[in-house]
This record gives sequence, structure tokens and C-alpha cells, in this order.
Amino acid sequence: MNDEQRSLLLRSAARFPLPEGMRFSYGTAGFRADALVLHSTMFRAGIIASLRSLKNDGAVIGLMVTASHNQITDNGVKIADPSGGMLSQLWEPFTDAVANAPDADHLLRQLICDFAEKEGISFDGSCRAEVLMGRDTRPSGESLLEAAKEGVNAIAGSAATDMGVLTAPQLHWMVRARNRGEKASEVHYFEQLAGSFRCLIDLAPNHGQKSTISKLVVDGANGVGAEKLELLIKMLDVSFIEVRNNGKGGGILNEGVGADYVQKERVVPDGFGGDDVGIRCASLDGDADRLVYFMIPSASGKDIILVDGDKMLSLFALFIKDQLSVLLQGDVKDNSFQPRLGVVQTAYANGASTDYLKRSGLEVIFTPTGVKYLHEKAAEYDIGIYFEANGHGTVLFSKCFLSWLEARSNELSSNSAGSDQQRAALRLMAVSKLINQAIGDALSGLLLVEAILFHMGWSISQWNELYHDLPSRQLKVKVKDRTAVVTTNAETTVVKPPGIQEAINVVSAKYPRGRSFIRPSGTEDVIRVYAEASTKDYADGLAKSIAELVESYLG
Ligand code: G16
Repeated sequence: MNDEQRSLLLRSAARFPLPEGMRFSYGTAGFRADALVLHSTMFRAGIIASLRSLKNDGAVIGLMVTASHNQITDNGVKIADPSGGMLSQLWEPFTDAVANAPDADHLLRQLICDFAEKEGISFDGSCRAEVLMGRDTRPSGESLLEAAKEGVNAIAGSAATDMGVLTAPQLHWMVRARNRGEKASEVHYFEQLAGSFRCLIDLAPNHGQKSTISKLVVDGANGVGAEKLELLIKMLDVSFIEVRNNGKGGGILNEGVGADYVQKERVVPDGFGGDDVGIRCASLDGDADRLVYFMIPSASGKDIILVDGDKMLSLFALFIKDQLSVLLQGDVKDNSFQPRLGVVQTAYANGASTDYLKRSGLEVIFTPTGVKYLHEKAAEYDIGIYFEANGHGTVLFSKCFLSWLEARSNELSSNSAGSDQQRAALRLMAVSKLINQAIGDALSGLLLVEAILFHMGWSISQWNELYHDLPSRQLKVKVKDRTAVVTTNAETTVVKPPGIQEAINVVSAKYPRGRSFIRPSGTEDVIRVYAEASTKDYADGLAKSIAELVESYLG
């Protein structure tokens, strides 16, 4: 950095002082906190995004201002790497250090210069950083995005482009598209989703003889997903989707609505009720990267039947496996390429889902919570399907598999056009275009679920019958210091504080099919408790006992 660059950085940083007594951590999916204390964090996240772009020879980086499922008064930031995936974990320690570096004595500047030197990042103007920015609908978003923009601009020669209000997955998709030299506007995103969805519908068996798709009601969490889904519906020109909780009727983001609420509380969200009994319903979260389905079984109660991320994973895996086996049958020569199909889950996955997937002959791998871990694992397969039970996930297709598929599809269209094999190849190609390759995306996931249910001719109940969930319960416990809990084995074993894991084991063993674990949340200031057992009462009882254990150990 030359003197001019240094003084630009110092002048800009002085406008965003660190709030006193706060410690920021990049966490499960970026920085999150009360929006009032986040201006310095946003400014610094802007700097990090610029540096990340310089490190990647000027590739486009994404910066999304969102706190996703958190309450409306919170906000946060997610940084997208050139692939469109989450920021490399290798940079997280530096990111934490930058977010917390004291302003005094130019420590922030020194930290940045030292890191840049170590990473071989040059400020000589040989390449220019470019950062695409988006925000969700939170009221604090605009001013926090401005702070992040100032951070980008504090690295001389960097360019920040404000893409406005977007879902988080849209921004990730745009970053990926830009770096692949593809068209990357919102319209292109919608066109790609709409085109591949139509293609799957047209390829459904007996299409034309089937009735139209039955009604789907979507809870938009009073957030950005509702607004974008309405646009997508217009582009699709369909009438089977009704959007509720779009924020226009005075509802509050994530309050009594949204995927996180529906999945954790298992109750009917606001805006839904007796008239929706038996109808297929779905919920998006605050930045539309999570999706769960549900059904209201009776008009008299608040309970729902949840069809969660595990069921989505199972539906996608089943469909893809079927299409693959059709495609691979027959021609011995082509059978020489055997694509590897893998599924990735976390400890939150319902035990019944894992049993079902294994029984279906699939390879199941576990990672800690956080799509950054699942995505990385899924990318090791030709087709990697990953989902968290909370509805965050996608299907990844390797470059090698897609080239093979394209060649195979071309061959089939010249030799056996209209054959089952050709249709299977076309379906898989459409899935790879429909489902977001950068990150979990509620809108693309929703269209894929709808297309597969239509293909199968299934209702939501038939889908739900794939396997029967073990009853489960999740709780959160507020403690003095959540970092006191340290876990291992994909978060299934607590190593600190000593003794608590043994106590959890003793309690869990008292319940038939009892399984439970605890972990510190990376997005909220709580310890999360998960419990499952053979009955609802047992699962509730086990969760309560484990929560009491957490309180007794951590206060
Ligand atoms: C984020 C992550 C998810 C994670 C969730 C909850 O989701 O992207 O992978 O499951 O947080 O994390 P934790 O239990 O650590 O609080 P979102 O939708 O909030 O961005």
C-alpha cells in the first residue's frame, strides 16, 4: 500500500468506530448482531470482500446484508466467494480479526497490510476488486449496505455494485454467473429457473393428460422471498401458487412466520388457518435460502405436519437416482462411467431419514451444521445432494458429470430421440439448471419439489409417507457464554465443559430411541438442544431434561 492508499483506508475507517465491549465472530453464516452495533462490522466486511477479490485476480465477490432467520432488529453479512459459495473458511480467522481490530494506533491498517503481504495480495493496481452487493428487506439494510460500500471503496480502485433488494441465493447465483462469463441479472436468474421448471413439467410422464398442478400456498416470512416469488410467478405465468405473508399487510419479518419458525415450533404460521387444511403449504425464511413444506391436518389445532429438509433431500435423491438408473441402463459402453451420488446431512437429520436414505442404497455423510461444511462435502461427488433439516440445501453437479451428461444427451438425441434414456438425460440437465449451484435456494428448491411431485403424480401426503419421522424437539437455552461449549464428531459429542456429554448419554439412554445433542449456535446467542425419541412426549421430555442439564452446567 502506498501513502495515498494508506491514508484513504485510515480516513474511511475513522468514520466507522468499533462499538465498545463487543466481540464479533463470523459464525455459521457470517456476522450477525443487533443492527445498531453493526456499522463498523459492515465497513470491515466491505474491506474483506475487496481483498478477497484482489486475491482472486479481480474475480467478483458477493456481499449480502442479511440476518436471514434472525429477528428483524438484527442484521448481518454473508460474503460469497468467486464460485458463489460461502467465503473460504481459511479466511474466517482473518475476517474475525479485522472485525475486532481496535481503531487505535492503526492496528486495523497494519493487520490488513500484513495479511495482504502473506497472501500475496498486491495493491499496485494490476487488478481491480469488484464486489456485488445485495440486501434483504430489513429496515437497517440500506444504511448498513452503505457502510459496506465505504469499506469496499476504502481499498483504492475497488468497485462496489449495489444490486438492490435480493434474496441471498440470488446474489450468490449472480456472483457465480458473473465469474463464469454468463448473463447475471435478476431477469436471467428468473428466466433460468422458469425455463428449466417448464422443461421438467413438459418431460413429466403423460404430461398433457395430467390435470394441472394443485394449489400451493407459500408463507413468505414477510421478507424478500415473497416479493421475488411473486415476480417469478409472473414470469412462469402460473396460477397454482399463492403467496401469503408478503410483508405488505403489516406483518413483521420472521415473527410468527417463516421457515425457521415453522420448522422449530411446528405450529401453523400467521396468515394460515382452517381454510388451508389438507393443502400443500411451504415456508421461506428471511433471505429465502431455506424452505420447508407443511400441511395443516385439522382446523381445530395449531399443530402442523412438517415436511422438512430431510424429506426434500429424500425426494430429490429418489428422483435423481431413478433418472440416473434409466440413463445408465442398456448401453454397456456408456456404463463405463458410473457417477458417484452422495448425500450430506448434519446431526439434526431425523434418524428415520438417514435410515431411509441408507436403505435406498445411498452413501450418507455427516458434517457439522452450516451449509459451508455440507456444500464442501457434496462437491466431492458427481452429484452431491445436501440438506439441513431446517430446509437449507441444494444439489451439486460436478463439471465432469455435466460434460458427460451433455455428450450422452447429444448422442441419445441423434440415435434414440424420444427414448426413456434421452428423457432421463434431459431431466437431469434441467435439474442442474433449476437448482441453484451456488448455495441453497428456497425459490429454486420450491420449483424442483413442485416439478418432482408433478412428475410422480404425488400429493404432499404421499411424499410425506416416504418414511415416518421420529418425533423430535429443538430448544434454545440462553447461557452466559455459549463458547464454553465445544463439540466434535460433527457436533454429536461435547468435549467441553467436561462431564456434560456423559450426563447427556445417561439421560438419552432412558428414552426409547433417545438421541440428543447440544451445540452453540453460530447465528444467535444461545445453545441449541436437539432431541428425538420414539414418541412426541419422550422427545419433549428428553429435550427438556437436556436443556436443564445445559442450564445446570453453564448457568
Ligand atoms: C444459517 C446457516 C445454516 C444454519 C443456520 C443455523 O442459516 O446458513 O447452515 O443451519 O444458520 O445455524 P446455527 O444453528 O449455528 O444458529 P440462515 O438461514 O440463518 O442463514
